[in-house]
Formats: sequence, C-alpha cells, structure tokens
Amino acid sequence: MTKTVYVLNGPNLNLLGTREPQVYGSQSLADVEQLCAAACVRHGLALVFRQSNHEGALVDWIHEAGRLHATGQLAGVVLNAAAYTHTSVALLDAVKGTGVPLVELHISNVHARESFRHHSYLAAAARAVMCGFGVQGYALAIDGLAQW
Ligand code: CA2
Repeated sequence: MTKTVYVLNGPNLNLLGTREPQVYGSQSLADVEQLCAAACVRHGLALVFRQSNHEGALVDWIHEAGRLHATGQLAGVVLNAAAYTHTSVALLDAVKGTGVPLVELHISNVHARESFRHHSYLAAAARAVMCGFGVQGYALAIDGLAQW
C-alpha cells in the first residue's frame, strides 16, 4: 500500500522567492513542491502539498492527515508552520490529538535569528525538527521520514 506524505506550509510562505532571498533563498513554493514530489517518487510515497495563511486550515489538514494515520496510510507530516510555530497552541493540540508523526521544518536557522523565533510550540510534539538547510530541507525531511 502506498503511504502518503503531507507537506503543510503556513502563513506567508506563498511569498517564497519574491522577497528576503538572503533569508529564504530565491526558489518559489512551486519549486519546493517539485523538490518534494521528486523526493516522494524516490521513496514510492504519495504527496499532498498545501499552503495556507489561516491557522484553522492547517489544523483541519493535520486532522485529515490524522485520519490517514489511523488507518496506517500516512508516512508522516512535514510542517513549516512559519510564524504559527511560535504562537500556536492550536497546532500543537492538533498534532498531539491526532498523533501524526511530525517533522517540524524551517527553511532558515531560526536559532540564529530573533529570540522570538527560538521557541516552538510544535517541537514538543515533533518526532524531528529541521532548520537551516534552505528549501532543500524539505527533501531531506522526506528522506528522513521515509525511514520511519
Ligand atoms: O525559516 C522558516 O521556514 C520560517 O518558518 C519562516 C517563517 C518565520 O516566521 C519562521 O520564524 C521561520 C516566515 C515565512 C514567511 O516567508 C516569506 C518568504 C518570502 C518573503 C516573505 C515571507
């Protein structure tokens, strides 16, 4: 049975490649989706790739992934919750409530940036945390969860 990877992206990541290239690089979110698709092909996984600027949409998609997890059809969730990483108890509760195996991902090294980016509500519920590899981190995260 083919398992599915959910790659979920939070607020403002639709702007990727348009501004702040020194922090986030110059590739667009569509380019990131291609990186993820290629990684999934390598591992024989199906891909669901989404972005939203709305916290509740991200919660709903974690629940959706949780239903696949309950039936053994989920490989894992790669979540770049963007700014919600640093604010959202709702996303933490969604991950805990569904039990989805989570990779928390950041394009930049959040620990080398402003102190408000150093704390993550999600890290406590994540199976792995990755940051600082640029957009290539998405493919590395899929490579990692494919071994779970
Ligand atoms: O490094 C990351 O991936 C972040 O999750 C990105 C978030 C930031 O709030 C986190 O602290 C770290 C910001 C995403 C906004 O992305 C933009 C990309 C290009 C232009 C403007 C925003």
